[in-house]
Parts: sequence; C-alpha cells; structure tokens
Amino acid sequence: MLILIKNGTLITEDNTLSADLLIENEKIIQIEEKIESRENVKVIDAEGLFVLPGGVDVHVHLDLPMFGTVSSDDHYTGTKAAAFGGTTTVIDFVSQDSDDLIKNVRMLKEKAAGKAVVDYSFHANITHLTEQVEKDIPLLVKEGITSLKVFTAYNNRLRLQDGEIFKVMRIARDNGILTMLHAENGDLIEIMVKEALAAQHLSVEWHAKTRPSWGAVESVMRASAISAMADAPLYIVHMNAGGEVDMLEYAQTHGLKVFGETCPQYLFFTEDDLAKPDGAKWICSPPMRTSQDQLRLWQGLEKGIVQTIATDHCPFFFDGSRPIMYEGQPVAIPGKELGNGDFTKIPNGLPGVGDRMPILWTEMVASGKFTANQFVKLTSASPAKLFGMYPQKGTLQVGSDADLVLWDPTKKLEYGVAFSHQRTDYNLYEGWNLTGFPLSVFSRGELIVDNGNWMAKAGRGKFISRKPFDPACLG
Ligand code: DUC
Ligand code: ZN
Ligand code: ZN
Repeated sequence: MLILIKNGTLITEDNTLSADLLIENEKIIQIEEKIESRENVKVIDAEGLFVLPGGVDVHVHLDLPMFGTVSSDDHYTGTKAAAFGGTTTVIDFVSQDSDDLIKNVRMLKEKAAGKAVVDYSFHANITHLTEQVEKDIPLLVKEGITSLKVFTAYNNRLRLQDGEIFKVMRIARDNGILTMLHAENGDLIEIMVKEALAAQHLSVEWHAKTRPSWGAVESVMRASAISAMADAPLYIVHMNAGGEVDMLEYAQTHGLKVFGETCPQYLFFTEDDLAKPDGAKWICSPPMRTSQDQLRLWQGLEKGIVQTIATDHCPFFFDGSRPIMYEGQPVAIPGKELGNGDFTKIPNGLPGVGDRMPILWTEMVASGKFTANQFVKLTSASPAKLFGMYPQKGTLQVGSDADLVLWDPTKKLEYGVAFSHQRTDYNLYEGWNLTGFPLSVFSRGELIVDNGNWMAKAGRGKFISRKPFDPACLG
C-alpha cells in the first residue's frame, strides 16, 4: 500500500521544507512540493504538523539483569515506549556473559526478535579481554555490530585496564568498529565507597559523593590519549561533567576523532535531586552533577563538541513491591527499594527512552534556544551517522526507511507517568509543562502510533545490521 503524507513541514538536520512525502514498501519513494493522490493511496493530512525523521536513541538497556533484579522495560515495552516518544530506532548492549562474543550476540538477537516493535541494533560490551576475545572482535562486523563499549569503572566486573583498552581500540580501528567509553575512575570509586560504608554514610546522595566528576574528567582525557596513541576513534557515552566537555574539546582541537554523547538527565537535574525524599529515582551511573556542569554540557551541544543526545534508558520501579497496570495486567519488578538504607544497593539507572524527544523539543525548540533542525541533528541524524545507519535512518530522503514522526508543535500538556509508556511507576519529568508532542509515528511505513493510539504488534521491529564506522561520517 502507498501512503501519502500531505501538507506537512518536513524537517531534517539541514532543511525545512513544505512538501508531500510518499511511502511504499517501508521506504520513502518520493518527496515533492505537491504529489497528487491516486487510487490505492492512503492520504494523511499533516497540515500544521512537522514531519521529522524518527528519533535514534543509541544508548538503551532493555531487560538488563542488575543488582539482583532486571531493568523493567524489555524489548517490547521499551521499544513501545520509544515509539510513543517519537523514537523509531534504539541500540541496546550485548553483555559479555561468556567469552564467546558471537554466542552472546546471537542470544540477545533471539531474545529481542520476538519482542521489539521498532528497529534496533546492539553494541558489544567488552569487559573481559582474552586472546579469544581479541580474535572474535572483528567477527562482530559480520553480525552487523560496528561499535563496542569499554569501561574505566566497575572494578572486577566490567572494567578493562588501560593497556587492554589500547589493544581493543586498535583491533576496533582495523575493523571499522567505533569504541565507546564509560568514563569514570574505578579505583577511586572503590576506595570512596568502602570508606563511605565504613563511616555509615548510607544515604542516597553518597552515590554521587563517591563518584566525583574528576574521575569522569580524567577518564575522558586518559581515553582520548589512548585513542591518539591507538590512532582510533572514540565516543564518550553519557557525558555528565563540564570538565569532560573541556577534555573532549582539547582532544578535538588536537585533531583526534573523538565524539561525545550526553543524556537529558545530565542537562536537567543535579546532585541536589538525590537529596530529595525520593532521591533514589535519580540514581544512575555516572551521577547527576551541578548546574555549572549543565551549562557546559549545553555549550558543548551548541558548539558541536558533543554530537548526540541519547538516554542510557535503564528503568527500575521506585517501589517494586507495588504493581502498576501495564496493558491491563498488574506488573511489579523489584527496583529502587532494594537499596533502602544502603545507597550501594540501589539499582543504577533511569527511565528515559520515551521522554527524550518530547522533553528536549520543549526545552530546546519550543524555548527558541535551538532550531528544529539542530534538534533532528542531535537526536536522530548524527547518532545514525556515527553508528552506521545513515541515510537508512536519521533523515527523510528518497530511499530512506519510512521512519517518521508527525509532530504537533502546538500541543500543550502536563507530562508525566500518565503519558509515558515506560514500564515503571514514576517519571522524572512528572508535572513538566510541554509544548510540542509526537502525534503519530511510522516505522518502516507502518503506522505504529496513530493519533496517540497503539497499533503495533510485538516482534515487528527488525535488527539493523550496521555499516562500519566512517571517520568522515559527520562531514
Ligand atoms: N549506568 C546506569 O546507571 N545504568 C545502566 C548502565 C550504566 O552505565
Ligand atoms: Zn555506561
Ligand atoms: Zn548505559
């Protein structure tokens, strides 16, 4: 069937155009000022609406076991929440559960396949380096995986030593794989957490106090230096500290191919939120910082030092002993209450995949601080380019997947858990007044959210096999 979207304003990262758009067989096949309707064409009138490429969230954790529980959105509920928020592609992470990387990848592919409702891909976590793992990293590319993540924190669990990161980066470079970094200082965190526990400093805000931003700053500098010596590109995930932006800018001005991502939580919240009675809702790693850090992150986005905004979506219930209704069924999954009385036991992570686009639209575009084109660049186009999915995803071009959002820029609402489809019992943006909201969403030409109504079935989302990293992808 053909679908004709008429009278909308098409927004891409570099263009704003009043035009009609025709979809056939999952793809955009025509964009013209006026396209005449014909037989067997379903016409959708987008008068007064913006037509955006679907959002691309390159950092989510779905169904991730952690702290004796599991992140509360699986590949169905998480991708459904993404869709309602205008995001049509997500990238999740393959944990290194065994040293057989390809087996781990295939197991996650199988798990996601029957559930996902928007398209998805995976990054591979490299958290234990052996000779076999070194040999297997290049095989990820054949699996469609062209990015991996390493950690300078989580000693004895996820962390690699600097020399190992150096080795991994060189292998990644030789195979068109982009190395991503979780930047914190594992050694110092380990000491500070031990000391806090010994001193009975158990309350929520000690989570941030035991992971100071200097650890993140020095880790970004250290990894940038490793990237220079490995002659390999690097992408810093969840940037949270102003000093990280400084370090990234330093590396970039020295000609390094280093890129950065931040997340809404670091732009809108601070460590003060942890001191609230329900502060556990804001617990994630790295933690929230200060308003000074926020300012520098915003500046990083404006100046192009930081290229993407993802979410690190990793939700937990605030009170997992009390069920919520999800699709008519009661659901309760142990969550933040596991850490009552001991901040080290609070599951780390926040909901956000469905909130990202509406919150950012209000704060960036409706506020007049950024253009709609910049919004598309940061939330869709640049992520798709950096992670080998452009122009299939991240834009509106003839030949692109028909992943698009009909966005109502005039819609006003008081946001919160009632609007978000994330499977948890709270929303960080409860009570925020929004201007602009996604009305309808297409994924590969299928109308999956129609005027706020859910139309999709579990398992329709496809795994996206990604292209090798292109150092010139952002121009
Ligand atoms: N940080 C979190 O808070 N949760 C999931 C993984 C991570 O890095
Ligand atoms: Zn991380
Ligand atoms: Zn993460």
